[in-house]
Amino acid sequence: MEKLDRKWIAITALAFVAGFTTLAAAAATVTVSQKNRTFGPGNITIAKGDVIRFTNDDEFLHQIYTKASGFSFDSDEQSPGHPLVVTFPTAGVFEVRCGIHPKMLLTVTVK
Ligand SMILES: [Cu+2]
Repeated sequence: MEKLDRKWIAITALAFVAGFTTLAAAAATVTVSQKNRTFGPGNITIAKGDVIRFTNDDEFLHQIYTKASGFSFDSDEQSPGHPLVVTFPTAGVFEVRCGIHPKMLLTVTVK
């Protein structure tokens, strides 16, 4: 009986470790806010495949984009309070800008 218990503890522990490893390998989501016409933070480093969730914490529209040889996106106009989710699939350094507020700049380094 005691041997059986130990076996189940071992199997449960293995399952837990396997589950944790899967979670660790999954893409992370980080949040970048847009407030007072500024990205916060202004610089961010993420891993390939990670996701940035852009919030619009201002009371007016933003419209963000990046244009690089390896990766580009061009969002629709983003209303206040509506998050925008962007996956960065390729390594590199990307400048994210707002089409409405040219001074806004976020540098995303994808490793
Ligand atoms: Cu903007």
